Amino acid sequence: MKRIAIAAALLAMTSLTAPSAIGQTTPAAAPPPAALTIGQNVSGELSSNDSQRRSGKYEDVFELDGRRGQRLDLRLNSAAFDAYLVVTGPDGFNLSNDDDPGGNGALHSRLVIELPADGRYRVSVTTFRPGETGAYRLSAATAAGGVEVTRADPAEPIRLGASLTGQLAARGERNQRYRFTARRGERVRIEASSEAFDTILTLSRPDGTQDQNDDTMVDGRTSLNSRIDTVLAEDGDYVIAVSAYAPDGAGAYRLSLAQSPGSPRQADVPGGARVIALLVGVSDYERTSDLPNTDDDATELYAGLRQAGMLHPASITLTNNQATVANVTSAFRRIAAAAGPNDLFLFLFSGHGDQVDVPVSAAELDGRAETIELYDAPMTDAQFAPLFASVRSRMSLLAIDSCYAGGFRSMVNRPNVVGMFSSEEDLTSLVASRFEAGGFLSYFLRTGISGEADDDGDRIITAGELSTYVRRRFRREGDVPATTREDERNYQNILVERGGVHIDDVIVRLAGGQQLAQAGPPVIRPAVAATPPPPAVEDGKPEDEAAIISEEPPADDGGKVAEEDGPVR
Ligand SMILES: [Ca+2]
Ligand SMILES: [Ca+2]
Ligand SMILES: [Ca+2]
Ligand SMILES: [Ca+2]
Repeated sequence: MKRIAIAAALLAMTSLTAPSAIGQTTPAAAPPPAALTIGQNVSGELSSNDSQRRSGKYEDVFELDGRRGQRLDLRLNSAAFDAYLVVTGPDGFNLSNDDDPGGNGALHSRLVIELPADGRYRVSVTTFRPGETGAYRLSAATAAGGVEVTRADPAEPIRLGASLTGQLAARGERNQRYRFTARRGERVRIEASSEAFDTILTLSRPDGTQDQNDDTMVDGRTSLNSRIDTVLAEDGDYVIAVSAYAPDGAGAYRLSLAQSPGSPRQADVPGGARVIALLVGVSDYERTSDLPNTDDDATELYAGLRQAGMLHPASITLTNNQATVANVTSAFRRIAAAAGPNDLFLFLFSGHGDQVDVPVSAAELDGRAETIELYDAPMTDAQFAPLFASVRSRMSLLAIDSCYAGGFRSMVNRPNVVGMFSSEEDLTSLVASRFEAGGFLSYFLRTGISGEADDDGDRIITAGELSTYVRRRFRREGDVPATTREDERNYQNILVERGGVHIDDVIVRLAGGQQLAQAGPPVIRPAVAATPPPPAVEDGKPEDEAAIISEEPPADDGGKVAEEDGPVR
């Protein structure tokens, strides 16, 4: 029954001696932009610790206060990467450059700008390709007289909701371009069709990355027409280009740009208080070693979901001496009765896990059954399975944050179940002391599901976004040591099993999303009484804190001795 808390001191030391070591930064916690003044030369470096644009490009951001009519000459040189410069500013100003047209084929970037308005401009030093790093020099000078001002590639304006006809000429320009401005999180559908030629559609984002579509599926058939349905993850200027697949393709075409509701699977999922959660965390074990913060994992996830307006009122938290086999079993029964077809069922366990020897079988190829260690007794994966299967909901998300958690992968055996497991079936899971959390998975699940995982800004957290977020955050921790029951050494890996769930399927719809207004108020089911708010957890926690969020009194309120939280194995 192990979860390791060693390494707490070790990790603390590591972060003291090497503050810029592995991934301490996140996009959300990126440093504020540095000031850039005219006449300044900056030597900098893009590294994997820098914040990333939505496209995965690393960037350093500078801010420059400018006046209308001022002429700037910005140059970005790098011998290490293919430079790319993006400047945004007041009134939707957006200009970028990959390679200086006067640079004789070099990959350096240059923008000569006549500022259109007073205000603050944001200069992003980034790369042509995602993931590039290295040293650079950025200079900001007053543009000399006679130097030609950089113009955006010519493109006709197009507005959202527009549908137009155009003509692709047989000679000359081999594409027709259209420009529009969008805000992060808008979802659009762009369609191009032609009777005369096989269309290709290209969408260029503000930082130069592109989406391209040649042919699309319509009613199960391939059409030579083109469609891009995507969320625009950055504020700024987008350019649509219509071109032909064949070198001599030409003629009339239709182009439309419309708001998109997303896939039908997404559009049908309402927002609101629809996460029906059963959250179980045990820190104070009397029968074995205690664990730090694993009970907080449950109460803080509860608080996070409630604050985000997503928590279904029938949700239940069980911590410490409330987390008995009997209470967990009866909580499942109440959740199963209350869960509806629009709800996400979320089960979290944070605490010890163990392995017990059983005969080798198809279900246990390793001859070991994995357990979650509840307060009074273990529960094996086989005992847990019928409880978990009893809850019918739109989707179920199972998060097991304990040693050997991967042994619960077999719960992902029906449609609409996503499993997240803190470690592989034969490996331990570490306490996430650095975040004052019991487990890394619990912590990243909480920050992710309450909003950070919404990568593209559309206020929907998809299964793909949440699994990528959890993996990406965990990867920043570097190699986290883990061992087998026999003390063989390896590293902890968080497992995500999506089963039949698509990457675009909705885990939750955040408040403020496009569709929330249509969804109506949450349905409070009369079968379950409204529940009191959870106890405050900000202040020092009483020793016997055991939060059961339900209409029933705790079954076991026996006093217990709090042991010292200590390194445990
Ligand atoms: Ca370049
Ligand atoms: Ca095509
Ligand atoms: Ca097993
Ligand atoms: Ca999203």
